[in-house]
Amino acid sequence: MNNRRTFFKTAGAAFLGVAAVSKAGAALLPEAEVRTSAATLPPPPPPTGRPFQPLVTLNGWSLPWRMKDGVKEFHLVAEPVVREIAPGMTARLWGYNGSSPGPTIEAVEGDRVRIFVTNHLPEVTTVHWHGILLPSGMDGVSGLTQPPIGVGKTYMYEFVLQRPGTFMYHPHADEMVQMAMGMMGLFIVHPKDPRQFRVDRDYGFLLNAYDIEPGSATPRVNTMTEFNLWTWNSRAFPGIDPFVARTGERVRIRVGNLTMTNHPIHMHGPHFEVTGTDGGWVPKSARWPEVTTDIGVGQMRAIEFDALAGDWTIHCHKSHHTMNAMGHNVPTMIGVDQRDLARRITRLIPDYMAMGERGMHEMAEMEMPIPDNTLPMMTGSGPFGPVAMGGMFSVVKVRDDLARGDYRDPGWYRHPAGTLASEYTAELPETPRAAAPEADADTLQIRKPGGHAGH
Ligand SMILES: [Cu+2]
Repeated sequence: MNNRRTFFKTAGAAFLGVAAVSKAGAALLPEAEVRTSAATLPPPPPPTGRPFQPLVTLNGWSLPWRMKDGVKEFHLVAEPVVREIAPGMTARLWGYNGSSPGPTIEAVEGDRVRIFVTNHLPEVTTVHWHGILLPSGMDGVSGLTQPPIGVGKTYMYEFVLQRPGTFMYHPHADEMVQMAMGMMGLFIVHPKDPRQFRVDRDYGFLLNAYDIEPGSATPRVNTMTEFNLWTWNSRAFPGIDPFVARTGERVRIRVGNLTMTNHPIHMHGPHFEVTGTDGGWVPKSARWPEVTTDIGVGQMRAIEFDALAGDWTIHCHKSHHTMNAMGHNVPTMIGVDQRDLARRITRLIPDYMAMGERGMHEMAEMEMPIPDNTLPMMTGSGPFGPVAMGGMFSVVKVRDDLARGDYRDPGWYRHPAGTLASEYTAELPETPRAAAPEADADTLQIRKPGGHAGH
């Protein structure tokens, strides 16, 4: 869904501020493009200005600009938005131009950018350009480098992009609330020479997190660490689009972390290299191969790999970050015989269901009754059954026969003959065992206490 709204023809208000936009100037503001869909929208090649290879924002889009006397003009509108986290759940968030995260801003090293920020939130805001070298007065820190942008007001930021890299934008006013509500976006500065740091596919997303009570839609904004929805660009699995590539292509994935904890991002299949950090690009001689890279709070990492055919999972390696809300306080019941207990509870609560006696996989297979507007804790299905995941989880889908620039989901991988794990039914060789006491009935009767803190 791509629609346009013009705020300034009807607003008719005076626009004040340090970089004040005058009443006459307001009529000349670039149009604020608005998009509310959560589909990945690969942007077209840049229509004006220096050439670059556009970023593909995962479940997102890039903000169009207007060239005015050699300056790239963008218009961000901070406003309440409705975001589908995954099919079956929408959240009431704050964002920019109809979406959370806001649209990706893309420009080129050496560009002068002018960014108008209009505040349609019920409180003041600012925008901080995280990681970008700029004059102190453009840094967007409320109270320190500028007055806050009042409700209904528009501010103007203007600076020259000095270094290429992966950056972010987010408020620096009532920051805890506004980031907990989803206000953030990517800011990509492409190199002046498009052959530099060239890849075939360039993806990007932000790590974010929400605390949304099951059955409700608005995040709790005073949560410090106990978030219950772990998202990429405000989407949770199975709502996160796959990363698509053709075999042999060089693929880059840029990740920024605006949650309140670190995320070890792990990819199956091809090894990758960390090629970019918060401070820019890593020289070739200083890169090292990895399969997991930990992304700290406020950090950015760009990873690159040569695509190998297959369906390769990419996810946060904290296992509770690949789950959606609920079930957090369920005690470990593995090995606990609940039959007698269930019989007694059923006399009081007829719908009671004993769970987890043989692990939690069964929960992914059954249709659990959950409140409205709530995602199942572990869900999603693949060609072989339930995937039993949620949160920060997606799939890198690499195929031999994809066209260049085709970002459509190619479906499930067709494994070549002899390359697929399968059930073995013939006689087994003798199994070596460690010389340890065997688990007996007592070992299996341990019931761990529920609840935890500080993750
Ligand atoms: Cu994580």
